[in-house]
Amino acid sequence: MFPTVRRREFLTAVGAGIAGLSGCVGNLPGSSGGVDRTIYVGAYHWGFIIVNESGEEQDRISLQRNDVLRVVSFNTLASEAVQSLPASIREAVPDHEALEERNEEHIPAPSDGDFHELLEEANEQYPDHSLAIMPSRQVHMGGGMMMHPVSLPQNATRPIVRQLGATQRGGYTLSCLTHCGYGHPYMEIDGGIVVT
Ligand SMILES: [Cu+2]
Repeated sequence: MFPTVRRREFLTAVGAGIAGLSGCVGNLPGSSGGVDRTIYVGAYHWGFIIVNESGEEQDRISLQRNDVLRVVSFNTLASEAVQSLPASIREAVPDHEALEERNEEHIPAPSDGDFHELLEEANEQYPDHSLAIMPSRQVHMGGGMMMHPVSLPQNATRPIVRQLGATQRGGYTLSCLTHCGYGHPYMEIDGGIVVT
């Protein structure tokens, strides 16, 4: 089952992406053949953290065209999945409070209620996220790199590994497509991956 799709743009992107599926070489855990870069993407309420192989958080990942990117994604609340990550990656994930503070930097304040209460509510009612990667602007009608949404439930026991071919230049957006409470519409990184 696909997670709940709320954004109309995503539907457009799916339509655009079908022609470009050759960019997606599927799920090959344990295979390192041909991988140029590996990134770790943690989903939290309400954002993503991108960490490189050295355990450094990155605002943006730059790739060369035709690089093969391996994306290891996880829900930061999925403790078993997080425990299975390399220590350097685990340690790069900020704690719950630090992640909560980031919300106030990039999400407008709610008109009623407060962030903290809404976050508590989201943790209980909507603990799951997902991750999709799609072209930031819908000009790549021929396709481009795209990762179809993967589910990142809180009870996951393992991270999700995907390999993607960076076949098209441009900026790509990381996006949560699973409704996860108040901040869900802001749970994306526009231009988080750039292929030059
Ligand atoms: Cu989410």
